[in-house]
Amino acid sequence: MKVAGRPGEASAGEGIVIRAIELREVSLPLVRPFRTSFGEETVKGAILVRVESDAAEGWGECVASPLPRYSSEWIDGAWRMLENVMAPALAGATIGRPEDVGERLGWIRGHRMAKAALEAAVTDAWLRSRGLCLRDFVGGVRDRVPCGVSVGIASSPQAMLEEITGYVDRGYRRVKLKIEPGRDVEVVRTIRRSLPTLPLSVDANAAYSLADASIFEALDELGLVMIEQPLHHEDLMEHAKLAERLQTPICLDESIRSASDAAAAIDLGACTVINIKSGRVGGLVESVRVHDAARERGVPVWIGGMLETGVGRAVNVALASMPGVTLPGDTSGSDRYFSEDLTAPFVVEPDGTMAVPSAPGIGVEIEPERLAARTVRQVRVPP
Ligand code: NPQ
Ligand code: MG
Repeated sequence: MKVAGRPGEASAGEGIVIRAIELREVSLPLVRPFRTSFGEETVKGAILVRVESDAAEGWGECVASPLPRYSSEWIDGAWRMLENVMAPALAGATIGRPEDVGERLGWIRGHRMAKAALEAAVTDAWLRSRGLCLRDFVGGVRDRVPCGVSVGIASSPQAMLEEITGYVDRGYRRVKLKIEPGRDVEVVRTIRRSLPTLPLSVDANAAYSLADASIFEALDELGLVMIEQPLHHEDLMEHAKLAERLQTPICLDESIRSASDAAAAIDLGACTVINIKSGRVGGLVESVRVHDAARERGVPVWIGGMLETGVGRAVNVALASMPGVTLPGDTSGSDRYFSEDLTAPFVVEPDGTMAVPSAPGIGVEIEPERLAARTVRQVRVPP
């Protein structure tokens, strides 16, 4: 499958030669703990990938978490996969276009977050070598994108309401509440009462089963924009059954790992909205394909988030500029998560929008001293 009409195909340049791949694990303190139905995080760990080519260098971020709670991938697994399998498979290779990365790594089953990080780094280097920006590569049509924010589960509805009010005052256009069994209908009802017109959604991170349908029927009365990933990540049929009982659109996140998953989920009636995360689907090229599959079927998409540093955030914001992205994403300002990012911060303006970078590649630069201060391990292939 080709990414139709993207600049990568049109240009007939020489390609870039991958000389080396460097991995760094970083750890950044979060401005506040982030709690979901699968646990609480107080620091953000990530793997940054730096690709050295003959023409330019490039950066990518791996969104795997310290433990495999959101998906089966985790930092140590991704590290080992990148160091021992993927980096050796790309070192020395000539890359004619970013799609070549997915093709070269196509024999490796799964490990999509690791693949996505390496693909992003190679794509950044490739785009920089040609002076092209990522927004144009993914077919972006906007200079600014509307922003939403994801709010972790708090100790009380009042605490959650205070946090939300702060975000609404800063311009955020949609607020997503994390829910879990026992902290759902009452919390959302309290917030809805105080903020009756705010575009509000909920995300269960797969914490419920179809036996909990009555909880979703109660949420159905609260005027939510969508209910994200209510049920098990491997169960499209159950989502289709739940969708039949609700007016509120169901959005899938964890369940969608590829464009073919997206097509199947939509055609089955399991969702009418899709959250695209480049790490979850294995990269930028696959993200564009998910976008295209949803768009062909008239299904709106938006861009999710995994608490990325500026490197991963740049990818999310570029994807958010695609034409079929018609809902505000979890593309929040850097200050939502970090007091000091590794790049210049992404800023949400008072109108609730954020600028899409237009400089070459991913369009942001890493601050070397900050990176050095946050690095907890490092390796280079070849050494
Ligand atoms: C989601 N993200 O949409 C994810 C889940 C998530 C912004 O709600 C560390 C690293 C903690 C990644 C917590 C948002 C995380 C994480 C939650 C991703 O489902
Ligand atoms: Mg989600």
